[in-house]
Amino acid sequence: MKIEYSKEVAEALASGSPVVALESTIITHGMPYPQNVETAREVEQLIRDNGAVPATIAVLKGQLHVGLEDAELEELAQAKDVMKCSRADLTFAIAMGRYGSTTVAATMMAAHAAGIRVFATGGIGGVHRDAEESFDISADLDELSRTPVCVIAAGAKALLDLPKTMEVLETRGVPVISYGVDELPAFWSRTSGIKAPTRLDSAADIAKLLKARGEFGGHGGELIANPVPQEDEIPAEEMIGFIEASLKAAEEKGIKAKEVTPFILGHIFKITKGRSLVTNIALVKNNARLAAQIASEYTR
Ligand code: PSU
Ligand code: MN
Repeated sequence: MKIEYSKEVAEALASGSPVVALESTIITHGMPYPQNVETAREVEQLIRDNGAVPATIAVLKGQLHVGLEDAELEELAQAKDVMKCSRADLTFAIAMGRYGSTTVAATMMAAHAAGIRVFATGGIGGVHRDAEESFDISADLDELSRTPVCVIAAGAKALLDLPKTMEVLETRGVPVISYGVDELPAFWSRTSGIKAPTRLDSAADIAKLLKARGEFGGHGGELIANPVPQEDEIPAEEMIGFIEASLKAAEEKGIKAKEVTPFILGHIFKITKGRSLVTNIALVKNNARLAAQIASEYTR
């Protein structure tokens, strides 16, 4: 598969400099315009400020890009009819000449194909609360078990069933490491009531773990669960009500499958009067910063 690299990503990969992959579903389906493209630009700059090169991944008119030039980022953010691509959809968008944004799963696939080891996002997908009925389990979890890319996220989105999500990750052999805290963060909130299986306190230690994993065979990725900064969080007690109201609205409207996550993020945005977006932006930036530090340590 032919990959088109941005100029800075091509140079960084050729010289072995640190690169951080970024997903694009958060741009097309996770945030409204123009905050989506503004955030994407600021996240990219933060990665540069922390010593790495950002590689935003997306499909533009059938071409897979690893690293977007600024005009391409704008083109994606404004494009209509963008496919939300998980593992199952990525090649469809490429073959049919479509616009496609990449979820965590598809971003991991493309990052690995490009030789990128570290990836920052907001929150991964996981096991939905009604999974025993709907069987809705994000392909992100399977991708983590098979593709050696380290994902830095603020945990799994709290609209999911977090205990079940953790169980699936454990079964699939995915290391989950909380950063600087004992508890698993819950996206908008720092706490979930669930103890993380392991904890690390520095980017250098995380890089050490990635190297050890590579030496052991290189199967599968890792989830680094990085809590949103205290000043930006929406406390878990407050979040519960917003999440439950949004899940109820999704059920009443019959929202299913790929639409569930974008619908709920949008609904929470509405009922929190934009506060959830402020938190979402803060946590993505926080993850980008840590990812750049890990990538720098990893290539040292
Ligand atoms: N993080 C965010 N906003 C998002 C997502 C993550 O802050 O919109 C996206 C990611 O791309 C993730 C996807 O892979 O939601 C999960 O979708 P699903 O539950 O349909 O697998
Ligand atoms: Mn799903």
